[in-house]
Amino acid sequence: MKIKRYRVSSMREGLAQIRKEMGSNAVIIESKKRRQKGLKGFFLPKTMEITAAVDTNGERQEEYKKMPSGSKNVDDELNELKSMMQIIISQQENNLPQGSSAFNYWLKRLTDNDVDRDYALEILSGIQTVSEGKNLTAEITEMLVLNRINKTILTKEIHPKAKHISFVGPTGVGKTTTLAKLAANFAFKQGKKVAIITADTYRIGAVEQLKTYTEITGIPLEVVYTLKEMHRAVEKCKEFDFILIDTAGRSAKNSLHIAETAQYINCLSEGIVFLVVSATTKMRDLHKITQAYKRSNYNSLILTKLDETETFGTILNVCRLTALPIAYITTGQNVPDDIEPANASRLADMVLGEDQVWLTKQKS
Ligand SMILES: Nc1nc2c(ncn2[C@@H]2O[C@H](COP(=O)(O)OP(=O)(O)OP(=O)(O)O)[C@@H](O)[C@H]2O)c(=O)[nH]1
Ligand SMILES: [Mg+2]
Repeated sequence: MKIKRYRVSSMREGLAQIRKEMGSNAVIIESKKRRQKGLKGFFLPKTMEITAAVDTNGERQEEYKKMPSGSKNVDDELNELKSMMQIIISQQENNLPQGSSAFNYWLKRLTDNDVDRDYALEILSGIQTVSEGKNLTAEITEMLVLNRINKTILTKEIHPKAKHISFVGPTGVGKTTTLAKLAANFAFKQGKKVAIITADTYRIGAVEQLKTYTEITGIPLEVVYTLKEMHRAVEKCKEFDFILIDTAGRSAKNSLHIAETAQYINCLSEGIVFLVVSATTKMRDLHKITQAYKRSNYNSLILTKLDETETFGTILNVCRLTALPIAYITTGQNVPDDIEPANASRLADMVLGEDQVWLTKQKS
């Protein structure tokens, strides 16, 4: 267990530092307002002293073994353990009570940000309050809520050895654009050999759209109309590091069309299958989409059009619905710039509605 005391000007600043240095599993043990020293201190704003702890179990076991018995460090550690036990006991006594004004505030805040009500209740019911006395400060509750959201949002980057990377999802969510962004990033930033195969010969103009990108970038493009051609194209591109496969967007309500798309994906050997979903998707539609596309055996998520919405509950909803990681988010139409690897703590901030600042910062 690691315990550290922070002296900061505000709880917000302290929480940011704690999260940065100790990670999202850290808990607040104590927070006090302190007057600054000397006579001048009476006229200056109070500072905050926050004590935070994090369980570092494995790492410290080895250190314990190396220490001579009875050394001061071991005693210190034991005292820390004792105080931690007290916190755990007090946590069990202090759940955020349903119906309390804090509970109602958080339920409203989460649902106002379009987090599904059931998931919001789940998040709040899991919150154990750690407080001075019995009253939780708003900042500490916020950190605990953020922590819970953070744990629900899974993220994962593409494995460097993943060869086949396919994109499935409803119409117009940004599959082709996202594929083009990733292809350009892999080819020009990471120096990988990239090829593109498109099985989207359904929509007039779909092939032309990709041809435009590939002509500019010089990335090879194969167009396939049948499963046989798909096999041939994959074989032809086998020396490439990444083969990105585009599919036709299909309505989640048309199971026949979705089954057709799935055939193209399922004939590939292992790889990443991205379900691409817009951040503007309503919860009910999300249910339908995540269910319908199971036929394509998607195993990772991309969330698009974060620039087109004011609320980001979809981030949490889609993770909770699928229990799959988000690999990338996209934030605009620009190829190849408007894409970035998903970062759980940033996404958690967005779910709580502290997003617009972040997006604006990223853009400037
Ligand atoms: N604002 C915004 N627009 C995006 C984003 N990603 C894609 N788009 C736009 O969304 C529109 C549809 O993008 P496509 O890439 O063609 O979508 P798709 O999923 O391939 O569409 P289909 O192949 O018809 O199913 C285009 O105008 C894109 O420029 C994004 O992150 N933000
Ligand atoms: Mg497309």
